[in-house]
Amino acid sequence: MADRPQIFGIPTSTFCWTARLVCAEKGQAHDFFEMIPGGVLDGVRHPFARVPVLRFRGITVYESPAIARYLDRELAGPPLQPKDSLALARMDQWISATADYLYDTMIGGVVAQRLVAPLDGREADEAIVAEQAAAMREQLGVVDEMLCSNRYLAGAELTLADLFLAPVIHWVDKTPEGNEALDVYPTLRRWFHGIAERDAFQATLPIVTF
Ligand SMILES: N[C@@H](CCC(=O)N[C@@H](CS)C(=O)NCC(=O)O)C(=O)O
Repeated sequence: MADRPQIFGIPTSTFCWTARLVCAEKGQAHDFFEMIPGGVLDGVRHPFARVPVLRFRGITVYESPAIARYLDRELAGPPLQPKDSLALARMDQWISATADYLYDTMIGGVVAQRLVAPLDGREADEAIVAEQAAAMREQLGVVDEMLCSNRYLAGAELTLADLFLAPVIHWVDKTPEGNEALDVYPTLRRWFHGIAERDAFQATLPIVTF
């Protein structure tokens, strides 16, 4: 039985990265195993063919928000979920918005075309990039405005919400459209740099050569 968290998935996936970030922020070593969505590794599988999957102390958990909350409660280290009800609601709000809207526009739209398509030997679909980049700019504006009055997404403290969005912004910043958009939003860029400089982020940074 694994005595430290084992995370199964793909290194570049933002959802997998969040699970790893939670372990790192808690100061807990973990093992990462590469497993493609739909794959089976050492008996571990995601019933809906996604990643990540967590295996820890003989149990498996899938769905990154569930994994993140579970690891935060189970592991020693600084809490990443606020006790205050409103701050907790803000955290859940931003996890949901990131997973349900921002991810689709930024990763599924812009990053998939600009970074993933060339890696697969395909050309970017410029019509998709133009449409999704416009939506991305609007969404980044909403985040930037909120961060003008809060240090982190849920308030004064770093929470799981920040650990869901920061990996998305990492990939966004590597696209020309994203990099340009972040120049328009210095508060958001500052927030991102603050997280990107943390030991946990650096220790879990996926290595990819574009
Ligand atoms: N709701 C899932 C989403 C996970 C997800 O979509 N992961 C992507 C990788 S970033 C995946 O497995 N994609 C495979 C597919 O869409 O078929 C979670 O939060 O864990």
